[in-house]
Amino acid sequence: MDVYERITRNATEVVTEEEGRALAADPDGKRAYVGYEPSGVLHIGHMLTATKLMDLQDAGFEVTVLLADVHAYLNDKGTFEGIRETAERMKEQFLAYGLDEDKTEFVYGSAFQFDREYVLDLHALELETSIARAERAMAEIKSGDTVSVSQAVYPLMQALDIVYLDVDLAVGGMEQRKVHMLARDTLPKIDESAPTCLHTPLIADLQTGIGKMSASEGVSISMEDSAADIEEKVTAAYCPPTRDPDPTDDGEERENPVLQIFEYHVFPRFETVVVDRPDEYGGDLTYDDYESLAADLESGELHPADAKGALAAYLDDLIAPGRSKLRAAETES
Ligand code: IYR
Repeated sequence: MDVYERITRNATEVVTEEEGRALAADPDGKRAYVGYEPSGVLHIGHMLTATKLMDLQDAGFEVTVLLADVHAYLNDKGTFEGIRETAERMKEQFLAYGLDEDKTEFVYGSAFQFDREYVLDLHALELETSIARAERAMAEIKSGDTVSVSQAVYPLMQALDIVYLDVDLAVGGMEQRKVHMLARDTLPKIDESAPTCLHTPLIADLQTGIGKMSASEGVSISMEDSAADIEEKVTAAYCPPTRDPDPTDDGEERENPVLQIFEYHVFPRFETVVVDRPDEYGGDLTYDDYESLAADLESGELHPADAKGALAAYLDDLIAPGRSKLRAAETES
């Protein structure tokens, strides 16, 4: 796989492709980052961008994980002290998940976001940005129904982080897209550069395949789940025998979340996937890539129940190291 393919596999988009190709042509020492509002427990959304960070590390990038404590505070996620405690636990889980400790720098937002220079630059961005634009950027990130002033400041700080962390590539889920577009438009007014951005897909709701899976609503998978929890959730998941399910009668788009998790979480981390099947049903199936598994599900060779059984087992493998860290931290406290 060439560097550009490695960097962009399973990504929804790179803004722009040309800039992405220029980074891929000379990746050594280039810097990429993702920021996360600390919540204490890694869930499947965090895991998706973390997998992309591993691709970038393999390609030679230096990776920064921003533990965005001030952002979480501005987005009404609790007291500042409480957020700081959850951030430390999150860092351990990222490492347990597989980020390379020697190649990953963890930075707290509060370590630089209160500096006088940062705050002055923030005010400069405030002067350049309409409330309506800031509000639009937050549509898929804000908690609560209305946008508070703190949440309008939030995307401008996220934009500024790109300058202060000196990164070449900003990575995030598609819900971060509008913040990144705001950054691309606004940062050149205070700095000469605009960041290249890479966005990962959103996984559909596990039970219905409609909309996106969210840690705050519906069923999500996290490092708090036991093997039995994962099995139960995956068994109840929506998995028609196609990667392209029909829309609902109301015209709502549907995805196959079981296949999405195989594609975005399992295949990037395991070279082969084995689906255990009793001999009377044809014996084990072995897949070297996502495409052949999806094709077998579509043709009927692979039954959804067998696919789900395998998915639960591989997800458990991915989650187990972080789960142990979390449990160890709980017994200590
Ligand atoms: N908006 C992110 C958190 C975040 C991301 C980056 I990249 C930042 O520079 C700051 C905050 C979220 O929704 O979790």
